[in-house]
Amino acid sequence: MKKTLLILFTLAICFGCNKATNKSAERQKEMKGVNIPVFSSDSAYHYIQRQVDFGPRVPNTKEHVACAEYLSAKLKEFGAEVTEQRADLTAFDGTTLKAVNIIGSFRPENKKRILLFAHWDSRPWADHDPNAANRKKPVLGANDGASGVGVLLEIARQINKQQPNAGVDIIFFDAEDYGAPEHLANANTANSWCLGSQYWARNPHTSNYRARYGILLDMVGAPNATFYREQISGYYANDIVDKVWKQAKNLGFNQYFINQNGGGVTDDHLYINQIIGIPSIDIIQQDRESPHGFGHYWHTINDTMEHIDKNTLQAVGTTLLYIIYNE
Ligand code: AHN
Ligand code: ZN
Repeated sequence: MKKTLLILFTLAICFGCNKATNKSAERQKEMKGVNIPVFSSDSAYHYIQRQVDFGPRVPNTKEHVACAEYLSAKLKEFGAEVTEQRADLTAFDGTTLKAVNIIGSFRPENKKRILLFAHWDSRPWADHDPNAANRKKPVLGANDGASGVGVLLEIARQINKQQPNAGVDIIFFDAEDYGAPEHLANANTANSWCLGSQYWARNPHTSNYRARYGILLDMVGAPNATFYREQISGYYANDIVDKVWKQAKNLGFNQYFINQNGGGVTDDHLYINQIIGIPSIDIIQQDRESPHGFGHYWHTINDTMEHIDKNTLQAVGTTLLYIIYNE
């Protein structure tokens, strides 16, 4: 009898204390607001496929116009306030590009903001194709362009279901990949890349636009992609690089996010840093084995869905959601 009572008593205490710990864990979770949505790589993959299905998204083509409509409609569907920023931009060869930056803002009244961006156009010429006969053909840009946009569309879908504390702006920049082909490149053509982001940085969609920091996704879909600490990111926003690479490591994604320095890449984040002064980083696949530093299919006609891997999308998307929802 005594023994039974003792057992019951002990059980009661343990049950009670267990309950208390659970409660405090729950409260901590609430207090920190760390209820992080689950990123769906299936969904991100689908958004990449949809873009690729339009064909190459080269400025001044009907495929480009159709894809812009699709991206804008998706951001609206996910509850963002959408601005289509149109501009006639002059390419290195004098071509006037009918460009459109597509901007989706969540909680635009919130002063505390995070900027997420990717380019949505694809390159007019596969100038790195091993076969010379292909070098004037356009690039499909599954990885180079569509992958970053696909991940950000899935993030927009998650934000719509559960708003984070910070306001978020997602920008799909146009005319990133109309840069002068290498054999023509000289000092005057260095700024021929990233025309859409250069334009926005000089003409932001709201006056006095500010964000705490920016994160660019470029070529984030390849199998076993390696993201090194890109040099320009480290120069302007090393604390953000630290934060993102640490988060990725905590989540077990350190095989993708390599904690080593990579080269510097002239990419959209450069102009966001230089012109509008928002500290911004570039999550970009760098391949130390390849001669140009990117995937072997980069700027070839083989930048197709075959080089998109859901595991990589999952690593990037999950890491980003943890960063956003902890802000
Ligand atoms: C240059 O090749 C100068 N920058 C690479 C930026 C880029 C092109 N990202 C995707 N395509
Ligand atoms: Zn490119």
